[in-house]
Amino acid sequence: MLFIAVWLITILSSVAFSNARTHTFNFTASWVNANPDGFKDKRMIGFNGKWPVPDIHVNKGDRVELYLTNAIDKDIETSLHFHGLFHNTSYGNQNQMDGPVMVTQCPILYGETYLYNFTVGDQVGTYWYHAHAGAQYGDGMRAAFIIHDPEEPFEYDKDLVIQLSDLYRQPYYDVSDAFLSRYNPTGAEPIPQNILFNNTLNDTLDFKPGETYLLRFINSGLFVSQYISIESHDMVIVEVDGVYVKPNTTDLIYVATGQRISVLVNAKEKDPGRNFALTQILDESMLDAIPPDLQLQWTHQVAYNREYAWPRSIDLGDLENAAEEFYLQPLDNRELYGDYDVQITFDVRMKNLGDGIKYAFFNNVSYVDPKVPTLTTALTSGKLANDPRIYGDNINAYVFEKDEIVEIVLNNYDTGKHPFHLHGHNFQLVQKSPAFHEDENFPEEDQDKMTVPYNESAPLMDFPLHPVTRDTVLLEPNGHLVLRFKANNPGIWYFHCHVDWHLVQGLAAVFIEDPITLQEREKLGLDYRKICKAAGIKNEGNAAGNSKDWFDLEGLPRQPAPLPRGFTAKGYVAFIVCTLAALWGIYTISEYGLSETIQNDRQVYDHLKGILNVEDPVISSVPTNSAGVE
Ligand SMILES: *[C@@H]1O[C@H](CO)[C@@H](O)[C@H](O)[C@H]1NC(C)=O
Ligand SMILES: *[C@@H]1O[C@H](CO)[C@@H](O)[C@H](O)[C@H]1NC(C)=O
Ligand SMILES: *[C@@H]1O[C@H](CO)[C@@H](O)[C@H](O)[C@H]1NC(C)=O
Ligand SMILES: *[C@@H]1O[C@H](CO)[C@@H](O)[C@H](O)[C@H]1NC(C)=O
Ligand SMILES: *[C@@H]1O[C@H](CO)[C@@H](O)[C@H](O)[C@H]1NC(C)=O
Ligand SMILES: *[C@@H]1O[C@H](CO)[C@@H](O)[C@H](O)[C@H]1NC(C)=O
Ligand SMILES: *[C@@H]1O[C@H](CO)[C@@H](O)[C@H](O)[C@H]1NC(C)=O
Ligand SMILES: *[C@@H]1O[C@H](CO)[C@@H](O)[C@H](O)[C@H]1NC(C)=O
Ligand SMILES: [Cu+2]
Repeated sequence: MLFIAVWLITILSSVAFSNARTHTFNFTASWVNANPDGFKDKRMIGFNGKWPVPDIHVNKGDRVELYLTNAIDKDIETSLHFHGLFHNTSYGNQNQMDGPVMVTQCPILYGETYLYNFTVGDQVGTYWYHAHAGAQYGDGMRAAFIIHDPEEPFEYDKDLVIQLSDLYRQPYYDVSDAFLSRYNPTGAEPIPQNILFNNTLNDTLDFKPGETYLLRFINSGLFVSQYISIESHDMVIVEVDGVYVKPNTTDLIYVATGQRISVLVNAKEKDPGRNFALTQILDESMLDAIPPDLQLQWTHQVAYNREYAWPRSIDLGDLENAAEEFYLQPLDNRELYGDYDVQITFDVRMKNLGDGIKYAFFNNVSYVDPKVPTLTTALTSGKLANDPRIYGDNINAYVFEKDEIVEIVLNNYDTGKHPFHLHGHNFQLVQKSPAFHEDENFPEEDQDKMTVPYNESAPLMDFPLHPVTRDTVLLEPNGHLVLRFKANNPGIWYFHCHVDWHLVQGLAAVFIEDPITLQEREKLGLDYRKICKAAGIKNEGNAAGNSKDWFDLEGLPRQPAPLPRGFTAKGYVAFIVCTLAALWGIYTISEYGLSETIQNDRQVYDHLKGILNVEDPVISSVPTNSAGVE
């Protein structure tokens, strides 16, 4: 009996994946000169001397072998993450292919090569891949990853992949340093100089009368969400983040960083004699200030004939009618998981620590990289792998048991929007509150009053029977989210905000799922050990690299000490850097000719004097409302 069953399963699975192919890529990452928006040169990180880096197209069940060599710069590290792929560890040695540095692998240093070798299993749809070392993918190390499905539940004539992203003219590490600086005490996020459409501007989508197109939108940017609308053509949403959904017709979609939305669009039956506007708008509510020369809206064209005139820009009004992700439903009618086994509540906060820098927190913890990757700790600690203490207390480590239903509650004690992403899984969206007090600017001390946290005895909406399932979802200003997933993929999975500025501020947690089963499935590969060794990182030990006493975490990197007692952030600013800090905060968010990373007060002073064209920089000489500094 058992033999027959095994035999049947083998036959069936080999039929299902009988055409499985292996796709081999050999990528060397290095700087490449580019000019994506046509306004100014900018160094991008390309592969094999070319930028944009190539989209990857595979079929369900295929294998990918991707060699990544770091030839970027001597002091720059790298890695690749395949966003949305489960890396189902039941296939063996898949967790170490997931990519985030110090979570599931060591950094790939200059001159090193790492092989990403994985199967895409039975996933289908629209994904993407990107560097997962700090905010590095912002410099263009990102592209689409499409898994074609031989049995797609809808028809079309052609599919088009479209990346939406944002463009910073300075290298990501300079922008990041200026952002994470005590001269930016309000934590105002760097404002991009432009947004891009498929890595360029003024793009054309050629339509033939009578045809149907599948447009796969991917927000591969670092920061801003984007709206898309097509003049006089409906969009039918059929997929979000690799999950087919019941067709839902709309004329406006909203895509946050990390998210994907695929829509079907029917071309007009007959040549309409003109072209139509495809409007792309950045979500300006995410910006602390709007520089006068930042263009918020671009018009691309849906062309029935490239000879016809370029379509006029359209005013879309208040943008409140964008399709709401909460109301989409999976096409296969998968049901809401029954009640949870474990519930974790994360209060999201932004606060200054004693070094004057604004950090992001889950509860009181701002994620700090451990000394060895968490995967190494889980695989070398035997039975202790189930004890969260060995992972240190500065990564928000949570250990889950096999097949537990996990409920994550996120309460946003912050006015920002946060697209949260979970590696290795999809989650069900059980509750999603609207934004509260979106357009108001109020101080840190008042956040608690303004926030509407989740109240389990009085949920804001009915629990959906068939909740939308995806891998990235937007947490609204001062609102909340409730997510559920099943811990059915033993492994180490990162959970973080996909506004990468918030990730570098520490808005992350690490889920350690059934580590004992993981130990049976996963062995640290040769490449894994090699790149760790090259980086001087141990291949065993707890979060502090100690394998003698697993509970001794001496030397563990930790978040800076809190502000001295009695100091509010405002008080700190006034006390220590006063006007300079306030000015610098405004300066970093509104000025983007940022030419160097500035390290001391004297330099800031001189720099500001030049920029602001004043003798003694004082607050009243620049607009003061923008950064929320009084
Ligand atoms: C990848 O390309 C580099 C440079 O062309 C070459 O030296 C290396 O052998 C290639 N690796 C594989 C696995 O093909
Ligand atoms: C797009 O159009 C703008 C304004 O029409 C132009 O200045 C810019 O150079 C164009 N960009 C590209 C990449 O063609
Ligand atoms: C990739 O992994 C598969 C499955 O473990 C293995 O058969 C194959 O040899 C690996 N490829 C390389 C280039 O190591
Ligand atoms: C976007 O770029 C990708 C890869 O370069 C290309 O395959 C695709 O057709 C482009 N899409 C559009 C709408 O131009
Ligand atoms: C489509 O979306 C609307 C509102 O966004 C929602 O009310 C409706 O239930 C959705 N229908 C389906 C089939 O998903
Ligand atoms: C956070 O708070 C918990 C409980 O109060 C404490 O055990 C932990 O050490 C704190 N972590 C940090 C990084 O401050
Ligand atoms: C949660 O809702 C219940 C039921 O409406 C209510 O009694 C309770 O006061 C609420 N809790 C909070 C903290 O608002
Ligand atoms: C991984 O594969 C196993 C066995 O096929 C399956 O039970 C499990 O649901 C999968 N996990 C995910 C996250 O897809
Ligand atoms: Cu965020």
